[in-house]
Amino acid sequence: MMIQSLDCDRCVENDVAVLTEVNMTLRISWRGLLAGLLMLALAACGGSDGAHEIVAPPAPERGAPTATPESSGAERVGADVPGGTIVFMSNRAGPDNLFLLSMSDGTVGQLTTLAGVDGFPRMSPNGDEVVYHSGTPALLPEIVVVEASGSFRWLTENEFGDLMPDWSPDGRRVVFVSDRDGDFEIYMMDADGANQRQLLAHPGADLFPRWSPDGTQIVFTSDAGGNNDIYVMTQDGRDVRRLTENPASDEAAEWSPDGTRLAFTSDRDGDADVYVVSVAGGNLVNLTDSPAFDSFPSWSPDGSHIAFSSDRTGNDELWVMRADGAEPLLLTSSPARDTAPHWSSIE
Ligand SMILES: [Ca+2]
Ligand SMILES: [Ca+2]
Ligand SMILES: [Ca+2]
Ligand SMILES: [Ca+2]
Repeated sequence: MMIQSLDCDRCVENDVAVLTEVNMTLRISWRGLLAGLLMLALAACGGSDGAHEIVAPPAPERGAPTATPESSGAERVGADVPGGTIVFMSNRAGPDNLFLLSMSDGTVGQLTTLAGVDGFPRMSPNGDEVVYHSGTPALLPEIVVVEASGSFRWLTENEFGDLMPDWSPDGRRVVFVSDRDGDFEIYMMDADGANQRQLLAHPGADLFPRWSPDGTQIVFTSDAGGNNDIYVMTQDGRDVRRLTENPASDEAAEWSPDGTRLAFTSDRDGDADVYVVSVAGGNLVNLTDSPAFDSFPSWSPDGSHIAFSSDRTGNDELWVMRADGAEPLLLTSSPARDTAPHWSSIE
């Protein structure tokens, strides 16, 4: 049930009344954004018929820096919290769009400006691209990549929902979810969208695929057993192993950088919390243990900390805590929903 709060079908239905025409402008170059440098205004996608017709992009031009410090984020990023960049989704500027938070200085910059819904971003291993899913009232979500060079590309284009992508550790492939065979399954493709193929046919909804750091395994969420639990399989879709089994919803697992543990969201104690479990099984720990909705963990690149989303201040904000749950610190400050962080070492 927790997933419903971020369900893409619901998101796609948003804004139907206000959106009669799809207009999209991607403003990218995250390094520049966060450094307060050039902003590239690029590209538009036009047409209310749902086609991904790419209108000739305007020439890159200088724009005003958009990176602004969060009201309190910069001071609260402790000296021993690792740097890097967190890409996340927020509806602080209308429908869900992607934003970048610098863990070095606490500034936040807007990465996408889209009349639809952008969700679940993942920074590529080399930091040059962000893959995410994007939907509009006219379109079920498709997988999209934004490049630091200023261009973007759709990796999927069909009448089905394609969502929740993640990079392979070498950045050459993308694993994702699609309902093109009738229920949500895990698929894989090359990073240019070629060679799309289903990894396994599994009962129920299979969501949130995440590649292991060594590239050999994929963890995912499935309700094949009647409710959401965490499963692991080989990267070619074999040897499916159920890692959690309980009546609660366990979902959205993320590998620790050393590949030995998984952080995930579960409401097994009655409210959503961030848990960590050994990949081998056992050693389950509730890291948040607050009555708030604590969800969507993302490890720091060095494994020392975990970013997550929590509404403990009244609405969803990004937080960071030590990997043992100690010292939670608020990272964002906006009345909107800030969630689904992905932490990259890229500055
Ligand atoms: Ca399935
Ligand atoms: Ca369960
Ligand atoms: Ca909680
Ligand atoms: Ca917020």
